[in-house]
Amino acid sequence: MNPQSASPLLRLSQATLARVRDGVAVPAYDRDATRIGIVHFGPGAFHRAHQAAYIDDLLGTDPAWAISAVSLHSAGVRDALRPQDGLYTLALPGDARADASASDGAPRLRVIGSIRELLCARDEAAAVLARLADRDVRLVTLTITEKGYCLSADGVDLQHPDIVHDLAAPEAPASAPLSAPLSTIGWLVAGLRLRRARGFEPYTVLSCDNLADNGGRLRRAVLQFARELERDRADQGLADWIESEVAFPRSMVDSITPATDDALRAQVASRLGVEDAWPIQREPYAQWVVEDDFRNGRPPLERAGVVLSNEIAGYDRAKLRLLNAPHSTLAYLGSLMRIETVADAMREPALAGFVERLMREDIVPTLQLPRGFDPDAYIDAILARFRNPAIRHLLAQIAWDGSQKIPVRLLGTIADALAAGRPLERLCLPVAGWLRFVRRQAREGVAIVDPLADTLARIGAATTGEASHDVDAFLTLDSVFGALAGDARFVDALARAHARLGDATPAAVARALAD
Ligand code: CS2
Repeated sequence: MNPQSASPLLRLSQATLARVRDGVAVPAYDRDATRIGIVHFGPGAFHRAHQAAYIDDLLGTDPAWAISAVSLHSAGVRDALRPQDGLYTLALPGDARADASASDGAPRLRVIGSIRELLCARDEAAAVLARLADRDVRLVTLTITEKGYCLSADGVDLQHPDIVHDLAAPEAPASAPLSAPLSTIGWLVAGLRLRRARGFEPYTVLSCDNLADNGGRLRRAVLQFARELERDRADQGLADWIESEVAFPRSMVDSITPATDDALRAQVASRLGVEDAWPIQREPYAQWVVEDDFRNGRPPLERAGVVLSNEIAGYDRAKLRLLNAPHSTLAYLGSLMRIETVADAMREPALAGFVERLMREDIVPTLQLPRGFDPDAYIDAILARFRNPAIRHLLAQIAWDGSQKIPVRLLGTIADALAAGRPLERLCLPVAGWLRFVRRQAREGVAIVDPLADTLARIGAATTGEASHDVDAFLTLDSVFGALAGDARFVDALARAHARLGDATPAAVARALAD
């Protein structure tokens, strides 16, 4: 055995960057000359695959926007990437521009350098607060997933334990830090409060999560939180200051990002020649549309291909309803059919045909599309992306957090269809699919990944398989169904969809799709 091949690889870092093999792109700018101008909450795979890559593209022209990446609770990303000086590899499977020196079909690889600092708020609270109060930081961005916002229907969920904790922080003078918040909203307000006390300009807060009107919803939640906070405090006027001074632009983000697996880690190590503890992969396609509402400067996003638009509402809704809703549809109905990935689900003619009809016939009529937006071309492109065989996107990953995703992806369309007197038959099938999926998980004792996991497991275990009984049990989930639970047309259509799925075996689901 060759002793050299057995020796462990060196770890990717600033010091080993020069050893990265040809054919892998590395940052072309001087990382040491960059300054941290963005604090990002939630440096999961999506942020590292999407926003951090856009910022990497523009740091060469404007070095003021490097990223401090903050996780709230889990130290995993920090512990993996701090020894790598924030560097990591982004793989783009199925990219037509794949590197010719790599073996056939191998993904294009690039090392991303835009993350200059990694923090975990749980054990580095002082450093996080100092960063938020740093004058050079002019933008705070978020990818914390739907549940990370602790939202209520039109503000913040005052019953959420993290919000209760953050509002109960002991009285502190305006210039003193609050005790370490647990929620992202708590952190945003703690940072703004300190900046105001110091006479600094606020940062702009940019939500990059899959929520319609993400900026507007976050703004209302932050303002409500700040008003609650200042009730018993010396720092009066904080909420008014936030209301008049802080911008919360809306944004639409899009790029399919399957979770990292061992195959990717091994492939990256062999192509790089150094070890990367946490490479990331995403499809080659990426889009970022941002409302151009920044108060105190912004990165030159357009230089990295970001679309700055005032018609964001049309874009975010089209994306949520035409990409994310079909994704969730494939996730629940495909999982019931024991299919594993999106591309495999798209190879099932019944499922692929159903999703396409859902998009073209049921969802498009509910949309108010931006000028020049061609829904057919958009749908064609999405279906092609779903079919991409180079992307192994697990349906199980998309099925997570159904209680958060179903309302923004499907129930808004259903409410609009109801208002317009349009049919609900197809639209209710994925919702019924979620009910059946939860029932199956509960009965098989498989963990449900969802902030409402305990409640869902309880409801799922008590289901009988009988349509109206099970639908009634799920409709008690007020935060999911809201007013729709009281609409007889919806309740009936959901029960019919549930009944159509029969015993929800793969064969029964296939029959329901063909009906
Ligand atoms: C997916 C999204 O996991 C999911 O729920 O629907 O992450 C989807 O891949 C992205 O929004 C695509 O931009």
